[in-house]
Amino acid sequence: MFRIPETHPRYKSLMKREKIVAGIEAGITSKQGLIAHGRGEAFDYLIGERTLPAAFRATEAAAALLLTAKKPVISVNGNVAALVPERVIALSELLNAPLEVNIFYWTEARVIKIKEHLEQHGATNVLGAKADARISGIEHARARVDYEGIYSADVVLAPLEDGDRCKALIAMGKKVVTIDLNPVSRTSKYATVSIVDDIERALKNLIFMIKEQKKNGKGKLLEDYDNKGNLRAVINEIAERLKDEELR
Ligand code: PTJ
Repeated sequence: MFRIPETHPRYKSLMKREKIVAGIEAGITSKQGLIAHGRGEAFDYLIGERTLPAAFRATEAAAALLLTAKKPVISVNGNVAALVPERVIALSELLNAPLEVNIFYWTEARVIKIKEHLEQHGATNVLGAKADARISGIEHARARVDYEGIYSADVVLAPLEDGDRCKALIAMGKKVVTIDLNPVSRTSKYATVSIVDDIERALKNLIFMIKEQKKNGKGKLLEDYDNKGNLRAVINEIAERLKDEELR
């Protein structure tokens, strides 16, 4: 990894780039993952590289939804595996939910490498290698899922997802939680709860909130959670921030 001094004003952001590059070199992340990451960075710049109040509210709703799920599953792609292996594993343990490797730019070698990478970080329940079921209505490789995993889950956490599959999972009657820095992506619009935040920050908050809700015996899903209303709030918060931005 390229050494970035901690004093650099953009240290955190540059370190994320290094993780993505290392992911590509290790055969975990797709090359296209670099482009997707760049798109995320651009939105994060507009957001101000911090969690917006509306994103906190979405994360609280996501925590409640995941806690009350009967069979939650966490979908992991090449970017997620490179950026936050420890955090998805911690979440999987907290929720007693399997991780499922599910990638868009599918190769068997990359599925195996991601699985091994997660196991090296301590994961014990990683699905995705079987791919013995298909989600109907999508033609690409993300349709390939494990019957015991995403196929039969009631709630799927699918960060950095693509819109088609999010829509197809909802059509199957599942609830989908997504994490996506783009508040107007198709995924953000289709999901049950969309957290418009960077994956590292969002998972840190989600883990904290799940622990809190477990402690306080909460975790009741707000049945009337309004995802589109939350996305509108996110867009307003971004717009307000940009209006206040001082151009020196
Ligand atoms: O490993 P694979 O083959 O499954 O490929 C993974 C990527 C991410 C390359 C693939 O799913 C893809 O092409 O995704 P998209 O359609 O570009 O969507 C990725 C979304 O994630 C975009 O809306 C980005 O803004 C968003 N995003 C990127 N980086 C982050 C992010 N959201 C949260 N945190 C990030 N760090």
